[in-house]
Amino acid sequence: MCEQHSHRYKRPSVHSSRKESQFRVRARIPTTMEPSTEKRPFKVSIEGNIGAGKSTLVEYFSKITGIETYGEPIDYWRNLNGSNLLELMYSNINQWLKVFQTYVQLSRLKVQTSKPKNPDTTVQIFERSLQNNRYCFVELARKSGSLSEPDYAVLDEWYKWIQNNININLDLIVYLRSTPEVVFERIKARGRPEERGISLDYLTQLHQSHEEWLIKGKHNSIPVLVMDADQTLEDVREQFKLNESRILGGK
Ligand code: D5M
Ligand code: MG
Repeated sequence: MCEQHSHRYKRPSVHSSRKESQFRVRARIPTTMEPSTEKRPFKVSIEGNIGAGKSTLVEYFSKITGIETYGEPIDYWRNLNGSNLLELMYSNINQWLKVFQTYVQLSRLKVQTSKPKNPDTTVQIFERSLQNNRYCFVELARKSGSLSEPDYAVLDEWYKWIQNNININLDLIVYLRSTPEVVFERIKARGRPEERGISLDYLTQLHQSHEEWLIKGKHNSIPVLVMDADQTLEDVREQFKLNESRILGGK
């Protein structure tokens, strides 16, 4: 099973150039939060632990007409004016986490508010979301002490302002639910240099944070579709197919 996943992770992302251009799209910030009559695409976010297979799912849907997919803007986190924020964050989480979260929040905001490039697009699929930042990573960092109370309060104020003034709503969350031990092996196999020091303990805590948010429903009112992400790549693809119509806005 891990063999198959390690093979998958080494493949270059087919949507990376698209991801770049979409990240640069300028968001139109609405002046009011009144309900809009504008017809908008069905918005889906793919969530799950590191190594759960989110990129694979995004890649799968990128090939279907009418769907626009948005991978994580990780290349920007890795090179902000020459600084690798992802590397810095993992090298000293207490020092760098707050600036990393601030930048991740900004980059996700740009992605999550981008207008589809094609007017016929009916579904937008995002890899992770602003909601994920706020209710998974930021909550966990506060709990584990990597974020001080003032840092947490500033990030929370930013998030509240965004939520109250910009439409970041999602219609569906697809939760790729995995076991920490399984994703730990996959992360080792894919060998992303910044992630060398990720411990099983961190993945277990991050898993619990996803569970609180998406299974127990703490801070979440968005419908959640749960998929078993421990299975082999073929089995997981089969689950994508079976759930395709729901993910694409059907019932
Ligand atoms: O996420 C890509 C990498 O980025 C992975 O090492 C987790 C990390 N990541 C993503 N978002 C955050 C936030 N908000 N805080 C801390 N770390 C984060 P992947 O899961 O591989 O798609
Ligand atoms: Mg990914």
